[in-house]
Amino acid sequence: MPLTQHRTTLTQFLIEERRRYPHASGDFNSLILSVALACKSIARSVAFGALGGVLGNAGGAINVQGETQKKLDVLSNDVFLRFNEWGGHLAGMASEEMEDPYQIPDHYPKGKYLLVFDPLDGSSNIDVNVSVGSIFSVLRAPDSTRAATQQDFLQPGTEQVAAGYAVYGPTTMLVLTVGNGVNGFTLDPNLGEFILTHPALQIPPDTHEFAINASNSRFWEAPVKRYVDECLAGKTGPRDKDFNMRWIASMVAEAHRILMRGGVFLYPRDTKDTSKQGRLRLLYEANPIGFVMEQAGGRVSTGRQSVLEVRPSSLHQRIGLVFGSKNEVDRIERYHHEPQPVEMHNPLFNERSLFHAV
Ligand code: FBP
Repeated sequence: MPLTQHRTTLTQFLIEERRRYPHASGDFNSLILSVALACKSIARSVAFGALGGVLGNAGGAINVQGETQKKLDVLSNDVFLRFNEWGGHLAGMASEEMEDPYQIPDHYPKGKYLLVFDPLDGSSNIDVNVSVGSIFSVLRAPDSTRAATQQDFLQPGTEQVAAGYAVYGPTTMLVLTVGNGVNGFTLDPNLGEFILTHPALQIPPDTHEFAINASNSRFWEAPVKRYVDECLAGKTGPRDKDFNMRWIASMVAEAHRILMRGGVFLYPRDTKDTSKQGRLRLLYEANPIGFVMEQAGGRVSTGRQSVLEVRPSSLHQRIGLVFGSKNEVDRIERYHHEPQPVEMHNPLFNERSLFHAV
Protein backbone atom coordinates (compact mmCIF):
# COMPACT_ATOMS: atom_id res chain seq x y z
CA MET A 1 0.00 0.00 0.00
CA PRO A 2 1.47 3.42 -0.89
CA LEU A 3 2.46 5.39 2.21
CA THR A 4 -0.07 8.15 1.56
CA GLN A 5 -3.22 6.01 1.32
CA HIS A 6 -5.58 6.76 4.23
CA ARG A 7 -2.86 8.84 5.83
CA THR A 8 -3.20 12.40 7.12
CA THR A 9 -0.97 15.07 5.62
CA LEU A 10 0.44 17.91 7.75
CA THR A 11 -1.90 20.31 5.92
CA GLN A 12 -4.96 18.19 6.69
CA PHE A 13 -3.83 17.76 10.30
CA LEU A 14 -3.49 21.52 10.77
CA ILE A 15 -6.84 22.27 9.12
CA GLU A 16 -8.59 19.69 11.30
CA GLU A 17 -6.92 21.14 14.41
CA ARG A 18 -8.02 24.62 13.41
CA ARG A 19 -11.65 23.55 13.09
CA ARG A 20 -11.62 23.13 16.85
CA TYR A 21 -11.08 26.91 17.11
CA PRO A 22 -13.71 28.49 14.81
CA HIS A 23 -12.36 32.02 15.37
CA ALA A 24 -8.79 31.18 14.39
CA SER A 25 -7.60 33.23 11.41
CA GLY A 26 -5.51 30.54 9.75
CA ASP A 27 -2.34 32.64 10.17
CA PHE A 28 -0.83 30.09 12.51
CA ASN A 29 -1.40 27.22 10.05
CA SER A 30 0.19 29.22 7.24
CA LEU A 31 3.19 29.91 9.45
CA ILE A 32 3.68 26.24 10.34
CA LEU A 33 3.36 25.26 6.67
CA SER A 34 6.02 27.85 5.75
CA VAL A 35 8.32 26.44 8.43
CA ALA A 36 7.66 22.93 7.09
CA LEU A 37 8.48 24.10 3.56
CA ALA A 38 11.76 25.57 4.79
CA CYS A 39 12.58 22.23 6.43
CA LYS A 40 11.81 20.35 3.20
CA SER A 41 14.15 22.64 1.31
CA ILE A 42 16.94 22.17 3.89
CA ALA A 43 16.35 18.39 3.87
CA ARG A 44 16.98 18.43 0.14
CA SER A 45 20.22 20.40 0.47
CA VAL A 46 21.40 18.08 3.24
CA ALA A 47 20.53 14.99 1.17
CA PHE A 48 22.48 16.25 -1.85
CA GLY A 49 25.56 16.77 0.32
CA ALA A 50 28.69 17.56 -1.63
CA LEU A 51 26.75 17.12 -4.91
CA GLY A 52 24.52 20.07 -4.06
CA GLY A 53 27.18 22.79 -4.26
CA VAL A 54 26.97 23.62 -0.54
CA LEU A 55 29.37 22.67 2.18
CA GLY A 56 28.98 21.38 5.68
CA ASN A 57 30.24 22.65 9.00
CA ALA A 58 29.88 26.07 10.56
CA GLY A 59 30.98 29.28 8.88
CA GLY A 60 30.19 31.78 6.16
CA ALA A 61 30.73 31.66 2.41
CA ILE A 62 33.95 30.17 1.11
CA ASN A 63 35.65 30.05 -2.24
CA VAL A 64 36.01 26.70 -3.98
CA GLN A 65 37.76 26.65 -7.35
CA GLY A 66 36.87 30.26 -8.00
CA GLU A 67 33.21 29.72 -7.05
CA THR A 68 31.62 31.12 -3.89
CA GLN A 69 29.73 28.43 -1.98
CA LYS A 70 27.68 28.99 1.11
CA LYS A 71 28.11 26.68 4.03
CA LEU A 72 25.04 24.68 4.87
CA ASP A 73 24.16 26.34 8.15
CA VAL A 74 24.34 29.80 6.56
CA LEU A 75 22.24 28.57 3.66
CA SER A 76 19.71 26.98 6.04
CA ASN A 77 19.37 30.27 7.89
CA ASP A 78 18.68 32.07 4.59
CA VAL A 79 16.08 29.44 3.71
CA PHE A 80 14.24 29.98 7.02
CA LEU A 81 14.26 33.76 6.49
CA ARG A 82 13.15 33.69 2.84
CA PHE A 83 10.36 31.15 3.35
CA ASN A 84 8.92 32.88 6.40
CA GLU A 85 9.40 36.64 5.90
CA TRP A 86 6.71 37.29 3.29
CA GLY A 87 3.60 35.60 4.74
CA GLY A 88 2.40 38.42 6.99
CA HIS A 89 2.34 36.20 10.10
CA LEU A 90 5.53 37.39 11.76
CA ALA A 91 6.72 40.52 13.57
CA GLY A 92 10.31 39.27 13.55
CA MET A 93 12.66 36.29 13.62
CA ALA A 94 15.71 35.37 15.67
CA SER A 95 18.21 32.62 15.03
CA GLU A 96 21.45 31.10 16.22
CA GLU A 97 23.07 32.42 13.05
CA MET A 98 22.21 36.10 13.62
CA GLU A 99 23.44 38.36 16.40
CA ASP A 100 20.29 40.55 16.32
CA PRO A 101 16.65 39.85 15.49
CA TYR A 102 15.74 39.84 11.81
CA GLN A 103 13.33 42.61 10.83
CA ILE A 104 10.53 41.78 8.41
CA PRO A 105 11.24 43.90 5.28
CA ASP A 106 8.94 46.95 4.99
CA HIS A 107 7.34 45.72 1.77
CA TYR A 108 5.82 42.72 3.60
CA PRO A 109 3.02 42.95 6.17
CA LYS A 110 3.83 42.17 9.80
CA GLY A 111 1.94 39.65 11.91
CA LYS A 112 1.27 38.51 15.44
CA TYR A 113 3.95 35.83 15.90
CA LEU A 114 7.70 35.62 16.47
CA LEU A 115 9.76 32.77 15.04
CA VAL A 116 12.96 31.62 16.76
CA PHE A 117 15.12 28.87 15.27
CA ASP A 118 18.36 26.98 15.06
CA PRO A 119 18.43 26.36 11.30
CA LEU A 120 20.94 23.50 11.40
CA ASP A 121 21.62 21.92 14.78
CA GLY A 122 24.58 19.55 15.02
CA SER A 123 26.09 21.00 11.86
CA SER A 124 29.55 19.67 12.72
CA ASN A 125 28.05 16.27 11.83
CA ILE A 126 27.35 17.25 8.23
CA ASP A 127 30.83 16.42 7.01
CA VAL A 128 30.57 12.91 8.44
CA ASN A 129 27.06 12.19 7.14
CA VAL A 130 25.35 11.91 10.53
CA SER A 131 21.81 13.16 11.26
CA VAL A 132 21.31 16.90 11.81
CA GLY A 133 18.14 18.96 12.12
CA SER A 134 16.34 22.30 12.43
CA ILE A 135 14.68 23.42 15.68
CA PHE A 136 11.95 26.08 15.89
CA SER A 137 9.78 27.87 18.42
CA VAL A 138 6.77 30.14 17.87
CA LEU A 139 5.99 32.93 20.35
CA ARG A 140 3.36 35.67 20.37
CA ALA A 141 4.62 39.12 19.38
CA PRO A 142 3.78 41.66 22.11
CA ASP A 143 2.91 44.22 19.40
CA SER A 144 2.24 43.19 15.81
CA THR A 145 2.21 46.75 14.47
CA ARG A 146 5.91 47.43 14.96
CA ALA A 147 9.23 45.70 14.29
CA ALA A 148 10.17 43.18 16.99
CA THR A 149 12.85 44.16 19.49
CA GLN A 150 15.31 41.86 21.32
CA GLN A 151 13.20 42.31 24.43
CA ASP A 152 10.10 40.91 22.67
CA PHE A 153 11.83 37.53 22.26
CA LEU A 154 12.83 37.21 25.92
CA GLN A 155 9.79 35.14 26.92
CA PRO A 156 9.91 32.00 29.08
CA GLY A 157 9.35 28.68 27.34
CA THR A 158 5.94 28.36 28.97
CA GLU A 159 4.78 31.10 26.56
CA GLN A 160 5.54 29.07 23.42
CA VAL A 161 2.55 28.69 21.08
CA ALA A 162 4.18 25.88 19.14
CA ALA A 163 7.56 24.24 18.80
CA GLY A 164 9.21 21.38 17.05
CA TYR A 165 12.05 20.18 14.97
CA ALA A 166 12.88 18.51 11.69
CA VAL A 167 15.46 15.74 11.74
CA TYR A 168 17.36 15.03 8.54
CA GLY A 169 18.28 11.39 8.94
CA PRO A 170 17.65 8.23 6.91
CA THR A 171 14.15 9.72 6.61
CA THR A 172 13.20 13.35 7.15
CA MET A 173 10.73 13.80 9.97
CA LEU A 174 8.94 16.84 11.34
CA VAL A 175 7.91 16.68 14.98
CA LEU A 176 5.43 19.28 16.14
CA THR A 177 3.60 20.36 19.27
CA VAL A 178 0.95 23.05 19.35
CA GLY A 179 0.44 22.49 23.06
CA ASN A 180 -1.83 19.45 23.00
CA GLY A 181 0.51 16.52 22.55
CA VAL A 182 3.25 15.73 20.07
CA ASN A 183 2.84 14.40 16.55
CA GLY A 184 5.49 13.11 14.16
CA PHE A 185 5.28 13.44 10.37
CA THR A 186 7.48 11.63 7.85
CA LEU A 187 8.38 13.31 4.58
CA ASP A 188 7.07 11.34 1.63
CA PRO A 189 9.75 12.20 -0.97
CA ASN A 190 7.47 11.28 -3.89
CA LEU A 191 4.64 13.53 -2.79
CA GLY A 192 6.79 16.21 -1.13
CA GLU A 193 4.36 16.14 1.82
CA PHE A 194 4.80 15.45 5.50
CA ILE A 195 2.52 12.53 6.45
CA LEU A 196 1.32 11.86 10.00
CA THR A 197 3.10 8.62 10.89
CA HIS A 198 3.68 8.99 14.65
CA PRO A 199 0.54 10.40 16.31
CA ALA A 200 0.36 11.24 20.03
CA LEU A 201 3.98 10.41 20.90
CA GLN A 202 4.71 9.50 24.52
CA ILE A 203 8.11 9.12 26.20
CA PRO A 204 8.38 6.15 28.57
CA PRO A 205 8.93 7.48 32.12
CA ASP A 206 11.77 5.03 32.82
CA THR A 207 14.86 4.23 30.78
CA HIS A 208 18.25 2.53 30.85
CA GLU A 209 19.87 4.83 28.28
CA PHE A 210 21.66 8.12 28.95
CA ALA A 211 23.49 10.58 26.70
CA ILE A 212 26.27 12.87 27.86
CA ASN A 213 29.64 14.02 26.53
CA ALA A 214 31.81 12.11 29.02
CA SER A 215 34.97 13.93 27.94
CA ASN A 216 33.69 16.82 30.06
CA SER A 217 33.43 14.71 33.22
CA ARG A 218 36.20 16.56 35.07
CA PHE A 219 34.18 19.77 34.73
CA TRP A 220 30.85 18.35 35.97
CA GLU A 221 29.21 19.40 39.21
CA ALA A 222 28.84 16.80 41.96
CA PRO A 223 25.16 15.86 41.32
CA VAL A 224 25.91 15.08 37.65
CA LYS A 225 29.00 13.05 38.59
CA ARG A 226 26.91 11.11 41.08
CA TYR A 227 24.15 10.42 38.54
CA VAL A 228 26.55 9.21 35.85
CA ASP A 229 28.63 7.16 38.30
CA GLU A 230 25.47 5.40 39.44
CA CYS A 231 24.47 4.64 35.85
CA LEU A 232 27.95 3.30 35.09
CA ALA A 233 27.89 1.09 38.19
CA GLY A 234 24.93 -0.70 36.59
CA LYS A 235 23.54 -3.82 38.25
CA THR A 236 26.23 -3.74 40.92
CA GLY A 237 25.40 -0.14 41.95
CA PRO A 238 22.48 1.61 43.66
CA ARG A 239 20.40 1.66 40.44
CA ASP A 240 20.39 -2.12 40.29
CA LYS A 241 20.25 -2.18 36.47
CA ASP A 242 22.67 -1.81 33.57
CA PHE A 243 22.64 1.34 31.44
CA ASN A 244 23.66 2.09 27.85
CA MET A 245 25.38 5.33 26.89
CA ARG A 246 24.88 7.23 23.61
CA TRP A 247 26.41 10.47 22.27
CA ILE A 248 25.73 11.63 18.71
CA ALA A 249 26.76 15.29 19.32
CA SER A 250 23.63 16.34 17.45
CA MET A 251 21.04 17.34 20.02
CA VAL A 252 18.12 17.13 17.65
CA ALA A 253 19.02 13.52 16.80
CA GLU A 254 19.36 12.66 20.51
CA ALA A 255 16.00 14.32 21.24
CA HIS A 256 14.41 12.27 18.48
CA ARG A 257 15.82 9.00 19.81
CA ILE A 258 14.53 9.86 23.28
CA LEU A 259 11.10 10.72 21.89
CA MET A 260 10.97 7.39 20.08
CA ARG A 261 12.17 5.07 22.85
CA GLY A 262 12.96 7.02 26.01
CA GLY A 263 16.29 8.00 27.52
CA VAL A 264 17.83 11.00 29.15
CA PHE A 265 20.09 13.71 27.66
CA LEU A 266 22.42 15.87 29.73
CA TYR A 267 24.45 18.88 28.69
CA PRO A 268 24.67 20.31 32.20
CA ARG A 269 26.26 23.55 33.26
CA ASP A 270 29.84 22.82 34.23
CA THR A 271 33.09 24.55 35.12
CA LYS A 272 34.61 24.24 31.65
CA ASP A 273 34.22 27.94 31.07
CA THR A 274 34.11 30.56 33.78
CA SER A 275 30.52 31.59 33.03
CA LYS A 276 29.28 28.13 34.18
CA GLN A 277 26.22 28.43 31.98
CA GLY A 278 26.09 25.26 29.93
CA ARG A 279 26.60 24.93 26.20
CA LEU A 280 23.19 24.89 24.61
CA ARG A 281 21.00 27.89 23.90
CA LEU A 282 17.84 28.61 25.84
CA LEU A 283 15.59 30.25 23.26
CA TYR A 284 16.07 28.11 20.17
CA GLU A 285 17.42 24.81 21.51
CA ALA A 286 16.37 24.15 25.12
CA ASN A 287 12.89 25.72 25.06
CA PRO A 288 11.51 24.14 21.88
CA ILE A 289 12.98 20.70 22.62
CA GLY A 290 11.77 21.07 26.21
CA PHE A 291 8.22 21.93 25.10
CA VAL A 292 8.18 18.82 22.87
CA MET A 293 9.49 16.65 25.74
CA GLU A 294 6.92 17.90 28.25
CA GLN A 295 4.07 17.56 25.77
CA ALA A 296 5.12 13.93 25.24
CA GLY A 297 5.04 13.20 28.98
CA GLY A 298 8.79 13.71 29.53
CA ARG A 299 10.53 16.52 31.38
CA VAL A 300 13.06 19.27 30.79
CA SER A 301 15.24 20.83 33.47
CA THR A 302 18.30 22.97 34.03
CA GLY A 303 19.18 20.39 36.68
CA ARG A 304 17.61 22.65 39.29
CA GLN A 305 14.30 23.83 37.83
CA SER A 306 12.13 23.52 34.74
CA VAL A 307 13.84 25.10 31.75
CA LEU A 308 10.49 26.36 30.52
CA GLU A 309 10.11 28.61 33.56
CA VAL A 310 13.43 30.39 33.11
CA ARG A 311 12.99 34.04 32.10
CA PRO A 312 15.60 34.66 29.38
CA SER A 313 18.02 37.52 29.88
CA SER A 314 19.48 37.61 26.37
CA LEU A 315 18.75 36.30 22.90
CA HIS A 316 21.66 33.85 22.77
CA GLN A 317 21.69 32.86 26.44
CA ARG A 318 23.16 29.42 27.21
CA ILE A 319 21.75 27.08 29.81
CA GLY A 320 22.36 23.73 31.51
CA LEU A 321 20.02 21.21 29.89
CA VAL A 322 18.65 17.86 31.00
CA PHE A 323 15.66 16.28 29.26
CA GLY A 324 13.90 13.00 28.55
CA SER A 325 12.24 10.26 30.57
CA LYS A 326 10.43 11.85 33.49
CA ASN A 327 11.67 9.68 36.35
CA GLU A 328 15.33 10.16 35.36
CA VAL A 329 15.00 13.95 35.06
CA ASP A 330 13.22 14.02 38.44
CA ARG A 331 16.09 12.01 39.93
CA ILE A 332 18.77 14.33 38.50
CA GLU A 333 16.90 17.36 39.88
CA ARG A 334 16.61 15.66 43.25
CA TYR A 335 20.38 15.07 43.33
CA HIS A 336 20.93 18.79 42.68
CA HIS A 337 18.67 19.72 45.58
CA GLU A 338 20.13 17.26 48.09
CA PRO A 339 22.96 18.52 50.33
CA GLN A 340 26.27 18.26 48.49
CA PRO A 341 29.31 16.32 49.76
CA VAL A 342 31.22 18.02 52.57
CA GLU A 343 34.22 19.14 50.47
CA MET A 344 31.90 21.29 48.33
CA HIS A 345 31.16 23.40 51.43
CA ASN A 346 34.76 23.71 52.58
CA PRO A 347 35.61 27.44 52.34
CA LEU A 348 39.02 26.53 50.92
CA PHE A 349 37.30 24.98 47.93
CA ASN A 350 34.31 27.22 47.37
CA GLU A 351 33.82 29.14 44.16
CA ARG A 352 35.54 32.34 45.28
CA SER A 353 38.52 30.64 46.85
CA LEU A 354 41.94 30.43 45.24
CA PHE A 355 41.51 26.66 45.36
CA HIS A 356 38.07 26.45 43.85
CA ALA A 357 37.08 22.96 42.75
CA VAL A 358 37.25 22.46 38.98
P1 FBP B 1 25.76 24.36 17.97
O1 FBP B 1 24.92 25.20 18.91
O2 FBP B 1 27.11 24.94 17.68
O3 FBP B 1 24.98 23.93 16.75
O4 FBP B 1 26.08 23.04 18.79
C1 FBP B 1 25.03 22.31 19.27
C2 FBP B 1 25.49 20.89 19.40
O5 FBP B 1 26.02 20.41 18.19
C3 FBP B 1 24.39 19.99 19.86
O6 FBP B 1 23.58 19.56 18.79
C4 FBP B 1 25.14 18.86 20.52
O7 FBP B 1 24.40 18.22 21.50
C5 FBP B 1 26.32 19.59 21.12
O8 FBP B 1 26.50 20.77 20.40
C6 FBP B 1 27.58 18.76 21.05
O9 FBP B 1 28.55 19.37 21.81
P2 FBP B 1 29.98 18.66 22.07
O10 FBP B 1 30.76 18.82 20.81
O11 FBP B 1 30.54 19.46 23.21
O12 FBP B 1 29.72 17.25 22.41
